Amino acid sequence: MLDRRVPVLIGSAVSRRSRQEASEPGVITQTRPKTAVARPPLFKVLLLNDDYTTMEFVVWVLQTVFHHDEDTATGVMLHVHRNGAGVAGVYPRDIAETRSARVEALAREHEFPLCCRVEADD
Ligand code: TYC
Repeated sequence: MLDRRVPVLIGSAVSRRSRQEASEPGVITQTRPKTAVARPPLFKVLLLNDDYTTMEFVVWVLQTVFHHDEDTATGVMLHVHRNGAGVAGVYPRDIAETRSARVEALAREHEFPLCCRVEADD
């Protein structure tokens, strides 16, 4: 666990002037954190292969939801088609879950059985 304590000046050690400045709205007294912020754990969004979802739809989903360009999206889709599963993207947990849910919602709207899994990226 990172030690988030930051040295501070206390009471009379702070001049009247700097106390005034620190409490003035709109005055920036600190521009960046003093300690490193821990990176969040990451999660893979995996696309699963099936026999019914069209290749065109999978490429469109990879472009629309994961912002891949057409060549990358086609490469990911073919990897999934040939290997059974593949990584569409890697994100913090809430973003991974949201994108997975968007993929499956779009698939159902278009009546495709396309499925995703979210798993820890370790
Ligand atoms: N296997 C599908 C087909 O031949 C294409 C496909 C690729 C489906 C990737 C799902 O995640 C998938 N039409």
